[in-house]
Amino acid sequence: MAEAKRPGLGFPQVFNSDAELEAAYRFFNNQSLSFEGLLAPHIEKSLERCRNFDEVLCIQDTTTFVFSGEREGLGYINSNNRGFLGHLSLAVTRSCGEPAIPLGVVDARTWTRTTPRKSKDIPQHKLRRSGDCESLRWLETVQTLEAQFGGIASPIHVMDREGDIYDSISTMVVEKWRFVVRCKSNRVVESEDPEFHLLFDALDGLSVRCRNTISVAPRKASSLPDQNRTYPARNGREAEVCVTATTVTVKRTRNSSKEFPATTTLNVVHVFERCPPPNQAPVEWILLTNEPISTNEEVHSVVECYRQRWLIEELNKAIKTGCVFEKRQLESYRALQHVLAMTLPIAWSMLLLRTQSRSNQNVPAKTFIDPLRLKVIRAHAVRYKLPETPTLRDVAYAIAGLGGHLKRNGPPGWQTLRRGYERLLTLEEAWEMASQTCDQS
Ligand SMILES: [Mn+2]
Repeated sequence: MAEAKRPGLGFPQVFNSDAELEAAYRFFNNQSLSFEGLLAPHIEKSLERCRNFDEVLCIQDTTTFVFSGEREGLGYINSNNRGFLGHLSLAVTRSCGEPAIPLGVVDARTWTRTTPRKSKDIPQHKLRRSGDCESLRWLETVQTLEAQFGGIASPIHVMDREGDIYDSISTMVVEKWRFVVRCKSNRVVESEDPEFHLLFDALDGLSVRCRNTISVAPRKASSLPDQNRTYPARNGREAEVCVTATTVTVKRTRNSSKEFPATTTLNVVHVFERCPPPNQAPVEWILLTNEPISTNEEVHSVVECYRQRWLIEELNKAIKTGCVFEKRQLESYRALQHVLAMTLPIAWSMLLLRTQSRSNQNVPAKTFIDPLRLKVIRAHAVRYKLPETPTLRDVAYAIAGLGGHLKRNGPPGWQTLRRGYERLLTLEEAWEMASQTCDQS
């Protein structure tokens, strides 16, 4: 499919005639296509890449896709916007000290909301019984991933506060599925001391195990008041944090059902900033994990796992800014899902190139980029020539160069990468066509 390969172009620009455009619409509305089916080859390749490592991080997160105008089958995002939700899992390397390398999307699911708000007042177990419980997605994803990985590489599941659900945490502890999840709410813990019975009390007065520098990304104020309370606007900065750790036994929450264990013992790693700049909220992460915390190195490496979570936010940017997914003109949820399935591999590839263009690691390109693509880049990249054995950074710059990137402007952004990628795909197509013509003559 020509379009799906072009990250940023609208359909009418890609297809030369009305007939081709018609064909594309027919293709994406085709009843025999499925989201899972279209994404399966990419997931398979991602798992293959994971095979090269003993352990990988599987970062999951939910994002919203908003579309304008009337389209069939879309749901509520909030009272003003329509669209659908996507829960994505990205596998990345677990590299201590070095930036992680994105290995690909390993799971993706989408759904729509029939009401503007999540029904917060209904207890989770009632929703669960009715099969209408959105929070199930975290554990279901872990179960799918564990089955998929089946010994390929040991996955460590990384989730933000939304993933802090007793059902999931206790199940992962029982099954010995590895995880680092940011804690959302204070929990009741087992304790002999009548004075302290809450998780956050257990964090008081622990000795500092290590220190770390954490980059805090800038955040704009949101238009949704709810979002502003949980995620207030802030400036970007480097935060010096202290890290402590302890082990607690938490009790099952009221929202959870009796099928889950009454208590769960887990490790808690507390990351906090002692001296934030004036008027800035201090950084504080309370991380729940079943990774070991005996040595300071182990404690440090739990923090490192969580620090890589920003990569899934970057994947969302690759989908929305890099591939302009929300500008797609297709008229139904079903067709948009199909386009998303074909967008994810491209978004991953752009994320890989963008992160590697900013890294000093020398990752050989041939592990990630197929030989034909390297050949085409070598033949056409004029601005940045590929060396004999190119690294991913060389490839990123070569592709950005095809999109008009100038080195003095710093590492390439989403827009130049998109332009370069589009050029590359056109060149690849021409190359394939030429070689077919040669074969025939
Ligand atoms: Mn989230």
